[in-house]
Amino acid sequence: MKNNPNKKLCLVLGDQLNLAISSICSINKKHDIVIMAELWDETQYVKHHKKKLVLILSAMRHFQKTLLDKGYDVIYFKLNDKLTYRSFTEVIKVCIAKYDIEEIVVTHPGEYRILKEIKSWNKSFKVPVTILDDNRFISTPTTFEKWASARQQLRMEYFYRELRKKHNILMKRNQPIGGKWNFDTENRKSANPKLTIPKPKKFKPDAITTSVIKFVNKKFHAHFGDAEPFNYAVNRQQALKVLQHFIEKNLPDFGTYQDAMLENQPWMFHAHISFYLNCGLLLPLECIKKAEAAYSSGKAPLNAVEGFIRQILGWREYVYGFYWYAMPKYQKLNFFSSKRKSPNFYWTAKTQMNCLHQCIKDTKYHAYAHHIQRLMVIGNFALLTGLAPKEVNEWFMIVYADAYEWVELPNVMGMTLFADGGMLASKPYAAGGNYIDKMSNYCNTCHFDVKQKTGEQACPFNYLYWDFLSRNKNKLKSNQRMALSYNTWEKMQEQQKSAIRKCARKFLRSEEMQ
Ligand code: FAD
Ligand code: DLZ
Ligand code: SF4
Repeated sequence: MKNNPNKKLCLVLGDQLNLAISSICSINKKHDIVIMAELWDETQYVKHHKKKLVLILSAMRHFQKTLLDKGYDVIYFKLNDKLTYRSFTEVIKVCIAKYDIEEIVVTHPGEYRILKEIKSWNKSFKVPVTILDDNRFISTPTTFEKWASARQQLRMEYFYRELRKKHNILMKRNQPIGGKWNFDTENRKSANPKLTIPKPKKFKPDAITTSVIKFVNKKFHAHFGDAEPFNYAVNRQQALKVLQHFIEKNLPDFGTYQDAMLENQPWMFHAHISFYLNCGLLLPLECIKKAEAAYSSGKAPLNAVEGFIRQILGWREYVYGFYWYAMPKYQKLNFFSSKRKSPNFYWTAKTQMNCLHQCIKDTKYHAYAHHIQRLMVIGNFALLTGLAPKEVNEWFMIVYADAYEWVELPNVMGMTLFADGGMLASKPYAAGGNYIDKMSNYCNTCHFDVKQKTGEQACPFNYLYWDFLSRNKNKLKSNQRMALSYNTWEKMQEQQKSAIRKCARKFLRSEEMQ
């Protein structure tokens, strides 16, 4: 006979590590069970960066402890050398066989493939499955769908304004504080190597993290990146300290230097909280409220606070809603029919292009690069050279510790590669070397010359940019936001155009691109 009758089985996924998550809030700890599982398939569906594996596995083990301390009954499946469970379905099956389960509850997962798996359990286990709203977000996919269905064109800005009003954030009498929604003209100053950049908050690995590092180095040694040094937060208390550190030290300069890049300064004035927001250790509204309070008490200026809130309430909520709105077809889009294989330096960082070398080196070491490094250096290069979206997506899923499909896919397919032809963004974020030179100090020590447009020493971004426009003229020329660039291209002498095309062809066939 099965023991402990009539229980709810509450599955907590590795990116839902918060006591306030909807699934945990819906159960009674006196008789229901929480199940958490370290799973082989989750570590392998892409070969995650070692630091991401350490972060998730250690944070899961710490969260199990939190649940036990709070009096929950937790069944925890641990990955180790002998025992390996593959999938959520497999561990649910084990629990159903052991206990009389009357209902399975789970918070809506962050990835389509997992939702599909969960939806099959009703039938296979003959137990009702309840999927609750994911309260790691402020909005819901249903709200987004309603908003999107009433529009011909989707743009983050308008969704963001709705959420500002609805949640009364930086608002006064239904108007945006400061009289406008956006302070970008005060933001985005270029990098200054003399800036004093606050050191990021670091935590010494405890016994749990140390044993996870050892396990990851042994079991996943072939995965990308370095597991050590590992100094990230792995529990809520530590994640809250990272947030506080950002609000006090970095937020005042966040807006001004949001797009700036400096050699050996991956962290700049960014928040470094996506790791924690995306695995549940932090919740978006608490980050927004802390930033808003810093403005109200005069500790941070409006341009910085609005800029930061826009990233979380605007971009994060927008891409989340967009993902569920556009899936599953979205995954397969390829507007430019790009099919080039990614060059090897995406894994090794060994390239003469200093900007790419720096950004990929940072990525390998920290499983982190900030937004402009991802978008305007690594992503821009993938766009200009026509790398296949499937491969680029896989790379971005692997290399960052904050990568989950709901956020990675819209950022890569939509914002970076324009593979959706403009569903998410109004134009491709394509740029030549000038942009990188303006926003960073990477060009100062580069093998290539950012001022030269063609020739052996010319910065590859320069001719690749024009070649990209030329190759894709039929697809882009009707886009009003590209008109200025196409005007310049049309006015160029035929000789110049042909030199550009020749340089691009040569580069795309070169060793660098193998
Ligand atoms: P900050 O710059 O300090 O911003 C604060 C917070 O705002 C972030 O923590 C994040 O939660 C949110 N945010 C900012 N920009 C975005 C955005 N474009 N989309 C969604 N949320 C945003 N972000 C991820 O969380 N996971 C990813 O896998 C991911 N992949 C990306 C791939 C590409 C090609 C690009 C261009 C961007 C990607 N982003 C991704 C968005 C952004 O780069 C990261 O959220 C940010 O760099 C995280 O660092 P931070 O916490 O220091 O962010
Ligand atoms: C990313 C990740 C990894 C590496 N490992 C696990 C795991 O072993 N168990 C688990 O529950 N979750 C893990 N995760 C997070 C999941 O991949 C994530 O919950 C889904 O992708 C849904 O967003
Ligand atoms: Fe990058 Fe070109 Fe600058 Fe070199 S010169 S760092 S390749 S933008």
